[in-house]
Amino acid sequence: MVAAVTVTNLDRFRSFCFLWPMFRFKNIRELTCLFVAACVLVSRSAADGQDFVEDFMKREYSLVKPYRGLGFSTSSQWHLMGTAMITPDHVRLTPDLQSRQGAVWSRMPLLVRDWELQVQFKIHGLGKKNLNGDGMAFWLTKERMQNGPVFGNMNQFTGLGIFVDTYPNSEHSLDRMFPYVSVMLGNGSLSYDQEYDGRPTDLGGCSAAIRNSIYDTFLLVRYSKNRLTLRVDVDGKQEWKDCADITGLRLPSGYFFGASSATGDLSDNHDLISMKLFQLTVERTPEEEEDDKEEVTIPTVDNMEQFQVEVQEEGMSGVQYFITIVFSIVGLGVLSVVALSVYGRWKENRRKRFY
Ligand SMILES: [Ca+2]
Repeated sequence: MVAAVTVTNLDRFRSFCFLWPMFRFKNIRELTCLFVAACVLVSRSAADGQDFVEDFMKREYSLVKPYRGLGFSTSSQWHLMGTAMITPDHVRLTPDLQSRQGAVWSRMPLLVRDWELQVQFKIHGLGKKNLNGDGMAFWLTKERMQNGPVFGNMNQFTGLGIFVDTYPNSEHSLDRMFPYVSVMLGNGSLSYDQEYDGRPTDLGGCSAAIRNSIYDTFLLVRYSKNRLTLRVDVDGKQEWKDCADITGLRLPSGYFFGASSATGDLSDNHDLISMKLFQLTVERTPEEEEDDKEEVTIPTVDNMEQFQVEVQEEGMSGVQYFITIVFSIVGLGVLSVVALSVYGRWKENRRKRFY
């Protein structure tokens, strides 16, 4: 994506210079072209809204075709697990078959402070909509190479989980369009609640038409200055759409990247095409530098309330509400009659005692 943006800008710049032959003064023409190039570059960083100076791909943390250095041997940079399988075009984490689990994990702990991860993947299968599952997850966690119930990885993980959930397990999820992409930060004790599609712990997310798409589908995760943003590009327009933006998020360094997937009764092909990690060069004020020196040992989010989602229990229907009211009125009436008759008798007995 970064390359694509740069190429577009260069193209704009070249066409501008090409349309400028009427200038006789070569120097002025060159100077003007330089000025325009500077404007294009400045507008690009301004549009980004953040003060990134440059970025470049870190091969040691990236998984790209032709997938060299990927396998089961101990010297591999990426390790495969379960049903994960390498083909020339992708790493298939699970095939479109029931009860499979597959994953791929980086062997290198991440020691980059500011980074951007671009993931290309493909989820496709023969099942009809909502009769497919369960989805994929991308990880940056302390643990690696574990089996478990969270999209083929362990629960109570420590670190970042980004889920592409393709099956609504909970009927309470019907207000969301699936597939649903969401972010969770695990601290080692927090549980992902599969029954509620992870809603009680999600920090943010969005719906994205990822499954059986004719377009290439991408996720972009950016982490810098304790801010994590998640964007998606799924509709073939080559532009990033905001999906989640979480501030005050602190991640320890030395965690591992991974991708995992699982199928259950329902299935899909879950294919990972690439994971590219870019190191970002970010300017910091002295205060920000000071703030960054604090050692983070466990993942945290400053403002927990920003992501506390209440799972609402099912409310009463209109008929139930009506019946409850009627029974309450009848009940109150019966109680009043009983109370009145008891009071009447007591009064009668009292009168008799006086005679
Ligand atoms: Ca689900």
